[in-house]
Amino acid sequence: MTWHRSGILITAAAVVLAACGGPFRKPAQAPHEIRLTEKEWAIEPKNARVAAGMVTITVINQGTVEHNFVIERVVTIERIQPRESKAVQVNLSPGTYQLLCTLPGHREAGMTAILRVE
Ligand SMILES: [Cu+2]
Repeated sequence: MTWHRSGILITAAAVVLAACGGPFRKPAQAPHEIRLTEKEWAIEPKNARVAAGMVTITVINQGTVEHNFVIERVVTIERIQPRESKAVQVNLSPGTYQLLCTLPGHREAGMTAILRVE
């Protein structure tokens, strides 16, 4: 019983160290912060990646019309005006997420991208 309990403690400690980027940190770890650009008609980079957990996503509208920014089934940033940037903090689980602008016609025109959460 005592042995079983300490096994659980060691596992918990390893998880905390990994989360803090301690000795188990990999050199090519995905970032906790990412900047994306929107314009007519693209979201760049087309293939982005971030680390799982709390991440900060900044979206810059470099276009000439208003856009919005959606991480499908996670979060929406409404109304990003030209030359404006907006940031959001989200807690992401590992997986692949679709990014898009949902204003009428914008997705169809090419405003989509993929976010890989590792
Ligand atoms: Cu748009």
